[in-house]
Amino acid sequence: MIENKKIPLEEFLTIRKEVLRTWHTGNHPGLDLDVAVAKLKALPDHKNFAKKLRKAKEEGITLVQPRAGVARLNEHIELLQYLEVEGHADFLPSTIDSYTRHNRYQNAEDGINESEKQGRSLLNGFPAVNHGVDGCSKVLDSVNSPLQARHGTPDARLLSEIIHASGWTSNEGGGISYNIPYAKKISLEDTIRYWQYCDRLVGYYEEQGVEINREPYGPLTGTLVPPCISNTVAILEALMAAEQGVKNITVGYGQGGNLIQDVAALRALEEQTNHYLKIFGYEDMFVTTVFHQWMGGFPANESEAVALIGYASTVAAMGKATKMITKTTHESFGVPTKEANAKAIRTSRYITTILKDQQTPDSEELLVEIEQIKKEVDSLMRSVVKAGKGDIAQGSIKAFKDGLIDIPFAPSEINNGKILPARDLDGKIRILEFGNLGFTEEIKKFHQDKLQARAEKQDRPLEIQMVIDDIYAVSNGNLVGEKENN
Ligand code: 8ZB
Repeated sequence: MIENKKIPLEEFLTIRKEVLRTWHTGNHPGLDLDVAVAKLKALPDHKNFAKKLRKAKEEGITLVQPRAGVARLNEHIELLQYLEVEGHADFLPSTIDSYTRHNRYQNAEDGINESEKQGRSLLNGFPAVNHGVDGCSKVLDSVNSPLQARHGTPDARLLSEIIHASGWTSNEGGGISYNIPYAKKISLEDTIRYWQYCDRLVGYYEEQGVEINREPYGPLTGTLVPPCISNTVAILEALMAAEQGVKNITVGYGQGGNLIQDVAALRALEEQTNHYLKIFGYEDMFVTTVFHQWMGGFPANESEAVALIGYASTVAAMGKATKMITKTTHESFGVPTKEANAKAIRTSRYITTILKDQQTPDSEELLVEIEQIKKEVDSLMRSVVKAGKGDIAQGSIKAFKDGLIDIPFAPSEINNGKILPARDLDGKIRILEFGNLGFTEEIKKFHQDKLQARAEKQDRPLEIQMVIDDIYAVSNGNLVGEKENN
């Protein structure tokens, strides 16, 4: 049975041998741990993700990072250089293609070859495993910012080995957040084990004096996710990462749409992550936050998309997120061109920069919302701890099975899929159907009252059509779904 226990070094090294055998690029001499440690130690500070985050946090500023990735090595390098120079990106990503996310390296290889033949990318991201340590190192050598792999990979063990050995100092993902929103049939037991390995690898590097950042994927399904759910998952993944020796963690949150609720969610997330790390006994952890620009349906109109990006950037800055992940005006059509991507980063960065010395003042509404989210997260955390008889890895598995934690609109069969979120009158995300969510009656009553008030004002019943209207509202130019949109 899986436990939230640090993998002993010997066991880790035994599994590692198997992991490195799963594709021929795992044979590279750069994957010798001593070689990799030396390489990571030689990195200048401005190329270390963890160190740059630490500095931003001290300065109280919000740095920006795009998503980007193409199949061919040289085109990928040109893309990242363009985003750095024209977009002023502070952190660089390499968004990994879908074949690699599913460990289908032969398909990725065919995709690279066909892309070379046609002279354009036929993959939806950068196949880092196939490009191997040589290719990934070349990417880092060609830019001046820290690099992170961003993906959605249930089993990212080989990918993680290759990127870190190439000097990439951050990895996105987690055993829950890269399973439930991304996979249909993979067990949580398996993905938690895989991500314990990825975190243990980072723990190994930390033991050798190398700082590496880890980032659980915050937004989950990106659609009307109540803050308490994504915050709880982020805290659980932060705790599991810490157990494996991770020290530098960025917890994430996807923009919900109501400014006060978003700022409250960011504040609650940071405070409660620190709080739970401490009470579970993890000292000397460095926690930062990442705010994701709107992850739901985007307006197709370019001006409206720019406005939404601007609004998101305002919330990120006013909420004092350490980092923000940007979107582009191409969002409603597909993967952006490098020009559209750079323009959007530049837009976002302009806003976070002019707002850097301001923050949302404490108000009654903000403080009430922070307390509400914290109360809900505490309720969910209690139910996970109880379900796992004190072990949060077991507790997470049991909680999903029993629906104590339930992520709206997730494809995974493990997820209960019984809860329905909807917006209240001022657009804060509340819960209409609770399924078996680990909430107290008092919390349920709070949500019911908020949604009842909206139903009365809009003169409509509390039913699924309200949820559907809310899902499409933002791309139609509203926050709270209106009756007319039916
Ligand atoms: C869960 C994240 C979805 C977002 C963007 C999508 C969407 C995916 C790439 C990319 C630039 C890529 N995304 N793949 N953006 N280059 N290869 O991730 O557009 O916004």
